Amino acid sequence: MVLDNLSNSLKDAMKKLAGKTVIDRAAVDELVRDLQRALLSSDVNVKLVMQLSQSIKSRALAEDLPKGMNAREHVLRIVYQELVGLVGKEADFALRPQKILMAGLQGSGKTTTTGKLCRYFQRKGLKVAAIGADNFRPGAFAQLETLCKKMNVPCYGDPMEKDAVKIVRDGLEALKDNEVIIVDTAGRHALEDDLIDEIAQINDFLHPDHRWLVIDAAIGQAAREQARRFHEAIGIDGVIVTKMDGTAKGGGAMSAVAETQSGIVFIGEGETIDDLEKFEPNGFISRLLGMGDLKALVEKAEESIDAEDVDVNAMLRGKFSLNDMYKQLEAVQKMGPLKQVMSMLPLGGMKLPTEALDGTAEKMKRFRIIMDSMTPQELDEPSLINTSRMIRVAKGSGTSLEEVRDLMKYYKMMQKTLKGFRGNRMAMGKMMKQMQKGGMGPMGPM
Ligand SMILES: Nc1nc2c(ncn2[C@@H]2O[C@H](COP(=O)(O)OP(=O)(O)OP(=O)(O)O)[C@@H](O)[C@H]2O)c(=O)[nH]1
Ligand SMILES: [Mg+2]
Repeated sequence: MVLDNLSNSLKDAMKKLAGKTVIDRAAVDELVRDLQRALLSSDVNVKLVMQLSQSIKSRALAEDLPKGMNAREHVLRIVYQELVGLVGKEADFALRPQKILMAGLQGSGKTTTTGKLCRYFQRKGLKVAAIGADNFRPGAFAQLETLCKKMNVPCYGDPMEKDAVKIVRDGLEALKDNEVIIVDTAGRHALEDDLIDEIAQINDFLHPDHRWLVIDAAIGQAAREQARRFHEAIGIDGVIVTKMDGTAKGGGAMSAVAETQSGIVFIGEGETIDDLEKFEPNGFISRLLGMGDLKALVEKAEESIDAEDVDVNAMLRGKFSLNDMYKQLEAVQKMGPLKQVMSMLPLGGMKLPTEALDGTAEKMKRFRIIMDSMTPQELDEPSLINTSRMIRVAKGSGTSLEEVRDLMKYYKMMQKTLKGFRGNRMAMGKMMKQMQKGGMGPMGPM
């Protein structure tokens, strides 16, 4: 995982929030202080940190609780949304034939990333090739060629040629059978005029579909200035932040890029060819906070889920009727596949048998249709349901005896599973509360 330091301190802050009995102003203040510390030590700009703090505080205290969400989840949702805002939008591209120009300072990771991108497009089934237009550093072409050879990716270069534009022209000709062409360029140790001139000339000649700037995460918030200057020169439309694995300043680099006009396309997180991740803000922040897919959860929690009459206490005492199951199926249906929902619950080490999780939405729907043909007594006391009743229910619901048996089997399995949980009352109570609330706990994995 990239950004381990930041991630760990954010996770700690969220855990602290999860452990609070009440979420009041003091709890929000404390959370915001923890977030500030975490973000500042990741070199996020002070002004941005302050804006984010202000925004979290005022939203947490002023906004109404969304239906189906408790105060804790409300705050978590705001934190999540604000952090997604901080790292900005992803820069997108299509999986189709295209030319990509790589730009960046010396040592930022252009050549390595060119190799990684070749691998990426190759995996997506596109015919990809690279041009090594770095005639500044001796050995530059050999470096790219070695990378490409390992992947069987065609690579063009001419270490003797001084004119970078000519290399690109010849390269396009030599590689014209390929769909995606990635052009690696020379870096300089600072943004000097001749670097800018050269890349501007290549840009004019190549007319690339994308101009991606490679930035070393270790420069932290200085990334803003670099992105801005390159953007002025050639119109950067995506940034690749590299070496996220080796610095504590990645948060600063990312948030600084977010402030410029170009979004992040990829993140480099290691030296090998596969250490490249397509940047996706929601997933990225969810993982940073250590919590599955928060976006899905936040969206789910926004739908109102009315499961409040699941009788937790009765279930804890040992009663789990078809009625209870019916209500749960209803609640769960509004939240998506059971397997996914269960994976979000704070069950700790406990696992439902996989058969219980394999109920497809379609099957659940059939179950509900069957249950609609049962009497209230039957729903409350399923042991009443003998074969003749099953036949009646099957007829009444337009299903088959087999399907009714299937439902009863499923019910018994759920009942047995819940008995198993009962041994662990705490986890059980927690799970049922989550189910009742319907928020299905973004706080789950904490
Ligand atoms: N840990 C880590 N190292 C990286 C990453 N990306 C690149 N590097 C390393 O950074 C160093 C420089 O990478 P290059 O790809 O040669 O950089 P460049 O921008 O092409 O450099 P010049 O061609 O000299 O301008 C190499 O040692 C790479 O292995 C990354 O995401 N993580
Ligand atoms: Mg290079």
